[in-house]
Amino acid sequence: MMKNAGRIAETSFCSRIAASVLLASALSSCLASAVAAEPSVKRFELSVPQSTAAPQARVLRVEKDDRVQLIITSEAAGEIHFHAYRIDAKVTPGVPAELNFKARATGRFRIEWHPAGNAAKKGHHAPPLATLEVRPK
Ligand SMILES: [Cu+2]
Repeated sequence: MMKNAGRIAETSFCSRIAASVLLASALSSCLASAVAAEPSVKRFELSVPQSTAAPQARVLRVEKDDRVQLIITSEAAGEIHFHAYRIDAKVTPGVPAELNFKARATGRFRIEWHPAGNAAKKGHHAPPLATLEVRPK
């Protein structure tokens, strides 16, 4: 008799947990749709190191469909290349350059710095200034 009562109590406790799990997942899917309606902007500031011998191994992490804003500053003239997305920008010393794009493709992509003078070499890959990691949602 006591064993049976115990089992019944256990069952109802479990179904209560199941109900609250369902509620939690319903809530989180509501939150997810609210986020999807208004994509978040991920802003990163990068400064080009004086010496390219010690490139920054920084990883910028975003999610697919995020709006990405990169602000690049440099003491020397050059170009920033984001080959995977076919985006580049000229950088003038002391003037922050801005790259704005939507992270539409997932994966890990190099953001390269080409000092002025080397930029003309097509197909030349400079050491990465940073890596952009776009994760699927
Ligand atoms: Cu390049």
